[in-house]
Amino acid sequence: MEEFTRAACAEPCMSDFCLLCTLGRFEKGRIYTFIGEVVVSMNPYKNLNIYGRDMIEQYKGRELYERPPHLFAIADAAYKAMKRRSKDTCIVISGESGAGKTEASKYIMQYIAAITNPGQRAEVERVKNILLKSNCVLEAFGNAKTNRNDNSSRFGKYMDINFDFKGDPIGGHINNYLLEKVRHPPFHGYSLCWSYFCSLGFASRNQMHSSNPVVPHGIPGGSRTLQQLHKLLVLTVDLKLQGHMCMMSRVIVQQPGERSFHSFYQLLQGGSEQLLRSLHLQKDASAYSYICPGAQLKLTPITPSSHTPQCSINDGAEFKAVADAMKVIGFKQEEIQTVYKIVAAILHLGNLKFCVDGDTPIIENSKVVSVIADLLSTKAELVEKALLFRTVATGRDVIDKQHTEQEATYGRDAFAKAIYERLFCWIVTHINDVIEVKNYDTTVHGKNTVIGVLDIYGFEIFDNNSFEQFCINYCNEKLQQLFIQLVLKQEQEEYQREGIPWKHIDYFNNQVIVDLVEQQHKGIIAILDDACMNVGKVTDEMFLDALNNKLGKHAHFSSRKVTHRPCCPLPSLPHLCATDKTLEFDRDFRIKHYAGDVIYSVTGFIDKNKDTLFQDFKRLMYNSSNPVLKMMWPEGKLSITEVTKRPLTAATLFKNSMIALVDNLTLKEPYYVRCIKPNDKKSPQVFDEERCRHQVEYLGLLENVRVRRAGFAYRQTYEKFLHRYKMISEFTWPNHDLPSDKDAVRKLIECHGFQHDVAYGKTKLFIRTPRTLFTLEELHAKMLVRIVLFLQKVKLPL
Ligand code: AD9
Ligand code: MG
Repeated sequence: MEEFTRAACAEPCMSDFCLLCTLGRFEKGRIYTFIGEVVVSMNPYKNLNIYGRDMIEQYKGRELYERPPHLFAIADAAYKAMKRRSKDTCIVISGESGAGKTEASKYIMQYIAAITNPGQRAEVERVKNILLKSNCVLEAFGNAKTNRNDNSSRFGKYMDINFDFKGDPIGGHINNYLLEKVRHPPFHGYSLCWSYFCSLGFASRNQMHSSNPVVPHGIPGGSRTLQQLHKLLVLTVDLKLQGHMCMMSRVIVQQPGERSFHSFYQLLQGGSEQLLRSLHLQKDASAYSYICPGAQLKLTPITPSSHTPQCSINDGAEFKAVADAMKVIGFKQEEIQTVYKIVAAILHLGNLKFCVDGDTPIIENSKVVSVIADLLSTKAELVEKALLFRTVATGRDVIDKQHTEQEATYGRDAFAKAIYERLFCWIVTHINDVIEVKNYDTTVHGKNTVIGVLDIYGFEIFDNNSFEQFCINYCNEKLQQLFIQLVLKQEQEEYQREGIPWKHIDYFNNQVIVDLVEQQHKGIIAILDDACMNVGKVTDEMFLDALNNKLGKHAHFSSRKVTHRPCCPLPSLPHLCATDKTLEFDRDFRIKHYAGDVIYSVTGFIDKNKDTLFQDFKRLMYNSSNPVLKMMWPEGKLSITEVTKRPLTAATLFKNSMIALVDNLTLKEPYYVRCIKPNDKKSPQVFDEERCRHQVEYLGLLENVRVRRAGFAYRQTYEKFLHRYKMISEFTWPNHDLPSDKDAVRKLIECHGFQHDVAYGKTKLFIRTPRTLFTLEELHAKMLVRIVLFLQKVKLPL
């Protein structure tokens, strides 16, 4: 796109508002640009002195374009709209992984905290403090070092801040979306698969004739011989074991160069000797197999402007900050202890080893079981039983079925991931409990309004992309669609509806990709769910076959079995997209996302989607004598015969939460922060033009600029416009006698000489530049002062 270069700006103007001169300004540390009410942010990868008290004062209460572009300006605009017009607003922060979304969300929160509660009300200060402190706790448990970002959010956060009629924060609510937690396949090993297939009667005639698309094409009707089935099972087991090797699940295994969640390293680095001793832990992270590979990794230092090296993440110091934050939020001492115990129990679980005695799996290091039982306030024999047996109901009987070694390993890992996930959700719920708005009577205090801040994981492409990247990238497609709807589509449709002369500006509408993923019955999630619902044993490869059958002709889907047609509307960038990469394996499929092509390995999709945890673990935790732990596992109350309902799959739950999120955002007045990552080296010095251009393109920023340039900054119905500004014209104050409100507005606009900057629609007035609006506001404010002075002079009550 030749527009986006320094040379493309006719004369490099370096204006703060010019997207085309971004590079020049980036070099000078000016990282923000406006496109209307969208702020574009370039990650500086160094500490800039632009978020202090002095800066806050410069933006407080000012109109959007009065000061140079800044996050504070957008935060202030969202705040003013919420306060002045009692509108719920939201700030949607997007951009790829490492582009600066989380940092931006924190600065926005800090700004809102700084400009509110001038009366220093204690309750408001308490709420503000908790909102700010919650970040550090959530990041400790929900962020991790990835190959894209040393502090990558592995959960999406949408935070509502509630305000009272004075515009002070009185509470809030956090929604979290998908904490990375992936399970290993539940069944490894030939013998198990064999008995499983047989027990399901898979070799029976009926099963072989199944019309379900996930039944592999290679299975001929009823004629399968035992040898053929044997071959299929060997293949299944083989692929499953490969899946086991390459599958990523952060709590228990990390990709090379990545770490588990910060909380593990923080506890080991920052916990006192006494604390570690009580948890039976040693300081050295490499002693714990779940987190060992990340133990030696160095985190990229962030360079402050003073050039003093400083590490972006200091585990030891963070541990203390998190402990303090938890106290401020209101976690009780025993609750904090439970948090440490759970983290420690997971580390010990990872070191638990199984071996086989004859046919029976046994635990090699039973001392570790006692430690885990102690930390989870339960009995060692119960832990051992949950790890080695599974209670199953057969008709009216309940029996204990012994696990194989692989099943036991699977169960152990699934348990570790599940307790971490529960811990995270419990922390979020705990924070919500203490900031929930209580006793707010709208009839007494007026409307309670909201600003929502969305900071969610950015678009991701790794060397190996799995179910998690699929969900994360689908989420980003949904948010891009929302942006298109609100910023590009509706805006242009409104001009057409209102009869404003308008030359349509084309953009790539990614709805087609959103449909590919989420459409009922036909989308990838529906096909995946179908596969998971199947009674027979279904493999990931069968799921891929079903995808090929149903989506083979889709322009944004391809795999080795279906011909790939180049159709991506964006030019492919080899270092970013996988377009040049061939689909090497029969287990891969490719989606042409709005931000580039991503190849997903289908391995593990079925199991991750089913997300099963043996019921025995739930009961084990429910029966813990630690009340906090017990509270985290309410469904453990159910006995084996009571558990019948099939839970919704992980992908469907995620899809539903995304739809609810978008519905929620649609109800609010949106403000956008579009974050751009200048390079992949996390360097403050490098501005990779190719990388930036690609992001500017796929984020739709050029179309955004074109719509804004050709369009209008402000629009209002004639009636409402008059209601606000009629006092600034003798033709309209106190009432006009013109044939219509439209004529009255025309007269008002002309008497102030703004006619060249406006267009008259059917029902609304459109103003092109914000400056005209500011001038109108100034005139309005001056007139108000004059009226007040006049009333005081004539001694009329105000
Ligand atoms: V992810 O989708 O959660 O993986 P984010 O959230 O977009 O990603 P994040 O905010 O974590 O990225 O920023 C990545 C790193 O860039 C930070 O840890 C900082 O080291 C750096 N960064 C980002 N924004 C700023 C900034 N405004 N000033 C200084 C920044 N450094
Ligand atoms: Mg983040």
